[in-house]
Amino acid sequence: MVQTLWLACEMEEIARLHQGEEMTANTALISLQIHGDDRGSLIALENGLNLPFDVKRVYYIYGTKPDVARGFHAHKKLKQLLIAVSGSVTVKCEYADRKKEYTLNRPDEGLLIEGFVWREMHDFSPDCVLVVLADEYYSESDYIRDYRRFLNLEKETNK
Ligand code: T46
Repeated sequence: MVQTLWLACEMEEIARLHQGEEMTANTALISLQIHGDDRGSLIALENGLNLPFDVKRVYYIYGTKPDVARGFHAHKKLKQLLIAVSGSVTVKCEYADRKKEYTLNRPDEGLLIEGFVWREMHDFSPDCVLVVLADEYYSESDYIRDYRRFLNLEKETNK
């Protein structure tokens, strides 16, 4: 009973967060324009120009130890763009019964992950620097860290 009530509250919250938006949140690879010359390459990321959302937060993951996997959560609403500016990493994504695996290994390519996508990051190369741009400040309440809870919420949402 308590579990059902809690699930109903969560569903209400997610429905409210996505009000007016179709629940098509998913993943996409985005090419970033390189300004290159004989000195090398430069990429500029600018709100409102070549980014799919306005950026409020940037963080980066580096020095990941061998055989370590990260992530293992979804977000209720957060949109993020992941760019391996150095090295490589595999990102496994799951959304509405669809699973997709991406290898990020180019500084001119970003992986857009919108809300309600389960993500796992594996096979970090020792030199991997993964830069992440996010449309919101850090908030633990936006995380769904339990896989069963993610599946239950997803099942309810897609009824
Ligand atoms: C995601 C993937 C791609 C903060 O204090 N501020 C922040 O902005 C972030 C992102 C994390 N933290 C703290 C929270 C934890 O104590 O840093 C610690 C490690 O975070 P977490 O275990 O969530 O890291 P990952 O690599 O599993 O996941 C991160 C992001 O949290 C997540 O949003 O989508 O990278």
